[in-house]
Amino acid sequence: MKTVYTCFCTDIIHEGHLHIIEEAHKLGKVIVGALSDKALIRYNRFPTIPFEERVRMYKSLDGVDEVVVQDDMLYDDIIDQIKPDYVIHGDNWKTGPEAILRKSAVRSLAKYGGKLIEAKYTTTESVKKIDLKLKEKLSMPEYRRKRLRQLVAMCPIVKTIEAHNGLTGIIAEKTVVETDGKLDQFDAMWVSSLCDSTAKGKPDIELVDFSSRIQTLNDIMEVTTKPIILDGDTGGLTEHFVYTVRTLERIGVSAIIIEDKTGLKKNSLFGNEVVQTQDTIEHFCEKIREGKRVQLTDDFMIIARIESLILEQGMDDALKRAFSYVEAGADGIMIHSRKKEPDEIFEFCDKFREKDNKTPIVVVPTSFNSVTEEELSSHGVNIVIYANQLTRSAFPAMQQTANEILRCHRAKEVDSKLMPFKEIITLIDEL
Ligand code: SPV
Ligand code: MG
Repeated sequence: MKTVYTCFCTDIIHEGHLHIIEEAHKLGKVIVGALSDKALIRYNRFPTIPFEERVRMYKSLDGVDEVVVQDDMLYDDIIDQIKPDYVIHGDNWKTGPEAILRKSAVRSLAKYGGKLIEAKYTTTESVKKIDLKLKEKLSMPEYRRKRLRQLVAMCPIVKTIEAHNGLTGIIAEKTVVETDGKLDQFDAMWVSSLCDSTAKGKPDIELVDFSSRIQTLNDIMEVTTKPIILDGDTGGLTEHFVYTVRTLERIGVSAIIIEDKTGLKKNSLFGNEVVQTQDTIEHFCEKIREGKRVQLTDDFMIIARIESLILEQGMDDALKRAFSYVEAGADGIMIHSRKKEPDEIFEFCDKFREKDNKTPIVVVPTSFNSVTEEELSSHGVNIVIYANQLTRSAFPAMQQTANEILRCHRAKEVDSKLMPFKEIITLIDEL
């Protein structure tokens, strides 16, 4: 009997999947590959049901003879392993990022003469509706909130990019690239105080009030599903912070990072060039403890940010604070540095990991930007935040365009550098 292989990564079975199984069943024994969470999250939608449940669901389908695990998004390993006579897939993977998956299937089948069958992709209204519903489900607070913890458990390093409005949120949500023969995308978003303030033309001194920050979060959440880490500055007064935690938790933010500074906060990239005061360990621990006390779910994370290296207080102070903050209940530690090289970050991580191998470590490599994700991960870092690069790339482009229109007294000269609006709006979903 011939064998037919198809890979599923869906949380809901619709007529399109049933059609694939029907076609496969006509050809022989049907083996369905269940794509692992780890592989799935690199190129597709985040799962809303656990892997084991997906496997059970695929197994229960009429016409499915066997379910196996596909651990890599590329088909090479699984095809080498089971050598099916046929691989069947919808014909929607010929273009776009998924074309590399198709390529991997074609290349592996060619090794022994296996055949690729491409069934017409089902695009009925009901399939579109199911797709949209799945996406909407992920944007619900209860799914989004817990996703950061899930990602930390699943990924070697959680890749986080700054977003400060709907459009940058969409870029964070939808950018998928082919890199090193695989597809990749960002895992989470950072709502930076610096970029949120800058977008409003204001300095980064906790001037943009919480209602306005919430509005930014709302704009982003409206059009995205990925988890959000909020830059909470100092967290403000402890008496206010407890209410902030409740609000963020309710709307589905995954984590707040608060920094151990007090008084008029200035951006860390200024370091000691401006007056900045570090909070006492006791007072900051109390803020963390209070935040944890009022939390209603197990999902939300309070991450403590240590400014000792920024303020040149030394490694011992940074480590002492880290252990104290974890003791007070912090769900993660962010260690920041203004140095060009990552050495002090590595030293901190290595020393911290000698005593604590589970509390997530977060870093923001703005100054030490030559460091790779792999290097950070090898020193025990769990979350990397690209904190301001979108703002810094958009600003000079907009400034140049404004200059050129003024110089030329018309817009013709700039046009070739601009994206047609027709293209921009392809990013924007219509209901
Ligand atoms: C931010 O993005 O607002 C931050 C990170 O707090 S940094 O600007 O590096 O201090
Ligand atoms: Mg900030």
